[in-house]
Amino acid sequence: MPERIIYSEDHVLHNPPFEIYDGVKDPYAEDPARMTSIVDAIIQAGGVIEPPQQFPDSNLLRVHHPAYIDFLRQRSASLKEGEPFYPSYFILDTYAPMVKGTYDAARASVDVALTGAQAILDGENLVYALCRPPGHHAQNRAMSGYCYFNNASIAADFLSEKGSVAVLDVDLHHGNGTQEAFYERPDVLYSSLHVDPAVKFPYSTGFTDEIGKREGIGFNRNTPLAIGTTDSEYSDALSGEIEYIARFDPKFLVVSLGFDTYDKDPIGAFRLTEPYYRQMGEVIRGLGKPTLLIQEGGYHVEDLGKLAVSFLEGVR
Ligand code: OKP
Ligand code: ZN
Repeated sequence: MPERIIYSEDHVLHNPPFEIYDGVKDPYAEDPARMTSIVDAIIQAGGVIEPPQQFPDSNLLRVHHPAYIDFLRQRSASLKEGEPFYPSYFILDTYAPMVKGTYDAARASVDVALTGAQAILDGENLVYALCRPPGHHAQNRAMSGYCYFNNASIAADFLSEKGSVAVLDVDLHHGNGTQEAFYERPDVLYSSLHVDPAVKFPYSTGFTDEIGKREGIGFNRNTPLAIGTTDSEYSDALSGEIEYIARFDPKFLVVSLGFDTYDKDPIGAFRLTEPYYRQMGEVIRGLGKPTLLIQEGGYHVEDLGKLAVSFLEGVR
């Protein structure tokens, strides 16, 4: 169990009733109950949870445009209690509804990530930041796919002041926002394994030919995998990326940790099993780097807690 697990109750302030696709309303998959499932399982397994510290906006401003931050803050505040808003600008898709508490929840999620990053700088070897809302789709000036602020990018950028960073993204979906944030930087390697974007969200990025730009060439890696990917197929692909990261030899590792690769995930596409997450954790531990885990997706609310505990038993 990680020595430090950071969690803010403020995530409950973000609770949109629906997401909309093609004019059809669906229940919001990124449900606050996701956190309850993980927190309960962690406490059951003997973990200790602590609240975040507050960090200044300067860290947020290194990843997000001030006009976007202002928009999120002011538009959230302008909403009535229980009134959802479906933005049509500062957004990439239809999957980022806002409510009155969206800014406060997203801002607290950033503080959770930064508190985790600070703990790593203070010498901790393994820290779990229980971020909600998730972040890896959030761009410099756009929300996308349940994400508002890019927690993993903000934390990785914060760590990068003290040494090189590898961001390993094992969420089911390509982290288009994180890729964008570091696309031209050689000091932060981004490696993502995800479902083939030709057939699943986010559709437009996550292909193998996106290798970085200028000085960043060779420091962006995408591994798209087929719908139906199994434990052993995933494990083979992950080993390849672990080797690449080991050669990069970063000072710090950030893991964008999604459990939507689970075989029973309601919006999933892969077939990973509960015991496999323990193995995934072990392989990541094998890198031997100070590691910050940032929670991203995973939507099978009932099983999420045991998937997280399985992973933690491996990564330790
Ligand atoms: C966010 B994260 C289901 C379609 C879902 C958006 C997925 C966002 C995933 N009705 N499309 O990467 O887990
Ligand atoms: Zn995802």
